[in-house]
Amino acid sequence: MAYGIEISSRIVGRKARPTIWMRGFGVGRALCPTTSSLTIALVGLGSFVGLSSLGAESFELKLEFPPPLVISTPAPIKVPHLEQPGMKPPKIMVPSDVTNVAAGKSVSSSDPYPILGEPDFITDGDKESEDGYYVEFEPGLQWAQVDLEGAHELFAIAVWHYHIQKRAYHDVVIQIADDPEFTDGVTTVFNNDHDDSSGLGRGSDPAYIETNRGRLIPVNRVAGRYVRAYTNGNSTDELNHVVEIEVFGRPAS
Ligand SMILES: [Ca+2]
Ligand SMILES: [Ca+2]
Repeated sequence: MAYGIEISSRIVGRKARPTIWMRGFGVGRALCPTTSSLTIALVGLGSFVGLSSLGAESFELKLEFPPPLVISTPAPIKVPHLEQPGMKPPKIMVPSDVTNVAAGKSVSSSDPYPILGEPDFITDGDKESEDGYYVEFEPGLQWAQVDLEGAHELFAIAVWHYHIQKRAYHDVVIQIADDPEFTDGVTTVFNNDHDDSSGLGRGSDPAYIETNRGRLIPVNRVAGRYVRAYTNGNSTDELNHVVEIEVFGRPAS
C-alpha cells in the first residue's frame, strides 16, 4: 500500500494551524470527501431474508474510518451501563441509491459560539479527532443539528464525537424530525440517557467508549429533514465535542 503526505491548514478558533498527516492511498479514502465518505460493499444478493422491499439491489453499509490514534492521557471511565469494548457494529443493508446525505450540509448548534472549531466541521468529511478537527461546545446538554435540505428516507446515522482519548459521552441522544425546532415528527433512534437527566426521556441504549469507528446507528427507514445529536459532557470532562455526523439515506419519494 502506498502512502502519501498531505498538508493542509485548519482553522482552530481564529488561528490557522498547519496539520500534516499520513494516509494510505491504497485503501484509504480518495481526496473528495463527499464522494468517498461512504463505501458500500456488494453482498451476495438474496442472502438476507426480508429485504425484498428495499429493491432488487441491496448492499451492506460500510463506514470509512479515520486512523486509530489515541494520544491523550487515559482517564477513568466511571459510567454505568457501559457497553463492553470491541462490540461489533450492526450489519445494515441499504438500497444502492443510498449515500451520506449529510455531506457538506449546514449545521446549527445549541451553543452558537463554540469554544473551538465551527459547526460545519461536522459535515466536512474529516473524521480525525486531533485539535483542529472537532467542534467543542460548552458544558451542559448541547446539540448539533444537520439540515438535510429536504425530506429523506433514512437508513443509518454514524456519529464520531472525539476519539484521541478513550472516553464515553453522557446522554447521547440522536433524533430525526421534520422541523428545525424538533416539534414535528420527532423520532428518537438512539438514547443512552439511562436516568433521563436530559429531560428527553429515559433511554435503554448503552453508554460506549469512543473509537475511530464512531457509532453506527440503524434507522428503520424513518423520514425526516433534520438530524440532531445531543451530549451532556463525557467521562473525562464536562465539555461536548463532535467530529462528524454521517446520515445515510435518499430523497423521500
Ligand atoms: Ca469533520
Ligand atoms: Ca443521564
